[in-house]
Amino acid sequence: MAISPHQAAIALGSNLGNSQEILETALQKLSKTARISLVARSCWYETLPVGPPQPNYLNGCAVLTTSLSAQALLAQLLTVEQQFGRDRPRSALKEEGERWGPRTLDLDLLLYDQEKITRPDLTVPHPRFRERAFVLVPLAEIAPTWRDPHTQKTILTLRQEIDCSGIVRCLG
Ligand code: A4P
Ligand code: MG
Repeated sequence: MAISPHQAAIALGSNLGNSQEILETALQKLSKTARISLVARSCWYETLPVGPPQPNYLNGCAVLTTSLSAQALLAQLLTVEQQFGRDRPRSALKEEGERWGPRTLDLDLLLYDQEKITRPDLTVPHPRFRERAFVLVPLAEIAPTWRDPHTQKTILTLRQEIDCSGIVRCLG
């Protein structure tokens, strides 16, 4: 049996297509991936879009255990994103309008143990997770005591520090 020594938290988001079905299927695919186990998942939350005007999102978070490295886990997340036809601009330098634009599926790696990773293709903790209710509300549901390795604050504390008015409702 594979040993899964690492704990990771991921964020899921969708605001194009049948978002609930897309998020459920994405989680199923990840949990069936070798060397990844699903430990917990949050409710799906309808959230107001952050960024340019676009439809509301469905967001959620999951905790995984994995024996993959953080980079290999990110590669799996990107593979699943692509299976849902997410158009990814070739250039890393995106137009302002494309950034934060609508998407069938967005999978972000939020936390990987207590590691701090700064590489061209991977930053962990996710650089914007501390300011986003659409991440912290679902994450606080499943990992309230997990600490941000940069600030040492718990997820629950970070969630209590931000404005959560962009959370419309929990779909269960
Ligand atoms: N990358 C580096 N670090 C990471 C990481 N920790 N997790 C690189 C995931 N990817 C990471 O990602 C571009 C590249 O970032 C990846 O290839 C990977 O190598 P992307 O998903 O194409 O970029 P993006 O998502 O368009 O941009 P960005 O800035 O990551 O956007 P965010 O922060 O994901 O925000 N409003 C609501 N309510 N709900 C949402 O889910 N999402 C966004 C996108 C905007 N507004 C939203 C929501
Ligand atoms: Mg992303």
